[in-house]
Amino acid sequence: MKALLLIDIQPDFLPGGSLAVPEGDAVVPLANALQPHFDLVVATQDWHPQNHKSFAANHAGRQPFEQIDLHGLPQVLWPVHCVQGSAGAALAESLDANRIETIFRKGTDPEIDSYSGFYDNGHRKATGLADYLRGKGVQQVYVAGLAADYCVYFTAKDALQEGFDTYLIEDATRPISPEGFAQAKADLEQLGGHIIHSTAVLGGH
Ligand code: VGL
Ligand code: ZN
Repeated sequence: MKALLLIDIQPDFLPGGSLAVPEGDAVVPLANALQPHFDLVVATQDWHPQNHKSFAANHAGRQPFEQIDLHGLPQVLWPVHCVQGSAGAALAESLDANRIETIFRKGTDPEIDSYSGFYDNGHRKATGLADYLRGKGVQQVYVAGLAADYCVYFTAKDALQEGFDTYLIEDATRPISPEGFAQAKADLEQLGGHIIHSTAVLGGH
C-alpha cells in the first residue's frame, strides 16, 4: 500500500500568509493531481496555540528567524503562524480534501515544536501517524507539501526511521531556504530515501 502525506498545505505557508514559503502555492495543483495515484492520502496541519514558544512574539526582545535554545533543543523563532482555528491554519481552500482520509495535527504543545508529522522535535511524543500507516498496511510513503526544508524534510526523515520506503516528491514541495533544501535532500538520500519528480507517479514524460 502506498500513502501520500500532504504536509502543512495551509494559507499561512502560501503567498500572503504570515510564514509564506516562496512559490508555496505551486505545490497545490500537484498535490491535487497526485492524490488519485495513491491507496491512502493523509494530511498534516501545523496547529499551534497562541502562546506557542516557537513564536518570536512570545519571547521578549526576540525577532523572527533568530535561533534560541528551547528546553535543550535548538529552536528557530517564527512569525506567529497556524494558530489553532485561525483562517491561516485551515487546509488551503484550493487543496482537494475529499480523498484525505484523516488529518494529523502537530505543534499543539506550547513548550515544544513539531516539524515532523510523526514526532515532536525532541522525539518525545508520537502523533500516532506511524502506527496509523502500519495499521493500513502502508509500506511506501510519499511526501509532498510545505516547507521542504522543515516539516517535509523531518517527516520524510522520520518515515525512513520508522521503516517506510520513503519518497520525497521534489517538485511538489518548496523550501524556505534553497540551501537548507539541498542539504535536506542529500541527508535523505544518505539515509536511503528516494528523491523523485512527480512524473514518476503521474506517468508521462
Ligand atoms: C513549518 C516552520 C514552522 C513547516 C512549520 O510546515 O515547514 N515551518 N512551522
Ligand atoms: Zn509551526
